[in-house]
Amino acid sequence: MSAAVLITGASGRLGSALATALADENFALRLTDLRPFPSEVPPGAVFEPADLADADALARMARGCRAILHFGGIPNDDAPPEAIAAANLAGVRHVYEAARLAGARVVFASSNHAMGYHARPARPDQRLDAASPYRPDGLYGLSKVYGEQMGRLYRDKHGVESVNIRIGSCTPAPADARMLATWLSPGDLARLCACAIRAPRTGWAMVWGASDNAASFWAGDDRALIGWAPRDSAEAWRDAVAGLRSGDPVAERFQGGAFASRGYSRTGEDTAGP
Ligand code: NAI
Ligand code: 15L
Repeated sequence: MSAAVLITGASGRLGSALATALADENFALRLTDLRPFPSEVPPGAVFEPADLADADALARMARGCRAILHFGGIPNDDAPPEAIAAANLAGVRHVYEAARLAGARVVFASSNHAMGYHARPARPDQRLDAASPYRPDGLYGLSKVYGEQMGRLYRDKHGVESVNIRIGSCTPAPADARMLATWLSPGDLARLCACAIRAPRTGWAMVWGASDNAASFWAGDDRALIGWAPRDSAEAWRDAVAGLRSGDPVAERFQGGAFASRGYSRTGEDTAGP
């Protein structure tokens, strides 16, 4: 059997779905989270509770692993800054150190909110690509920039490989008009993670975590390097969700939607400039 894969955040929405999907693909899984796994642990997987603050526990669990899928942490700006820093900043550093010691690759659950203050594109040629600059839309998004750049540092200094997935909105189905651009189906995420684990070489890679959406905000990334292409598309839900807009002009203007609008205090003329 090939080397194991460690999933952090395994009890969360995405981590638990990934654990089930990757167990079905016969990956040998080690699962960890603060909280218990929400259902029966999948066949062939073992679960161990741990805090991302516990660097020693992460290093021990990663020993002998080929990859760490890092899906643990705080997934929004609802928490205090200190909590985001502890879980997302210290946590990702501990994950990379565990990966370095184990000789493992990191697959990092980054977020579209690392780029959330980019305006939504009016035309396809305005879509973002891999060279577009970071524009985080809150401390949560900024923590994802930090995580991606932790990968850059560990690649340059130690040769650790990573695939940074800038996930849009991974839900069973698109829930509003924004998700016609940002939706990532759970199946496409699971296939993307499997490709990221199996790819012979990745270096420091970035892939937009979105399905094949006609209205996508993004184009151009490292998906060919890992051999992934999305199979699903939000278009099938267009009629159901196209009218579901927030009514908030700031949220509608920026890619990050409600995250970009939260706490926004620029006014008048000042909102026009970069
Ligand atoms: P979630 O909140 O359901 O899962 C995160 C898990 O991390 C939870 O089970 C939680 O207990 C665990 N966790 C939090 N702090 C921890 C700590 N200090 N030590 C150990 N475990 C800890 O979130 P979800 O939606 O599953 O997201 C997973 C990852 O994907 C997150 O990093 C999130 O930022 C990222 N992401 C998710 C998107 C989505 O559409 N769901 C979109 C973009 C990024
Ligand atoms: C994220 O980063 C969040 O973790 C997730 O809950 C969604 O809000 C998603 O972005 C999104 O932008 O829809």
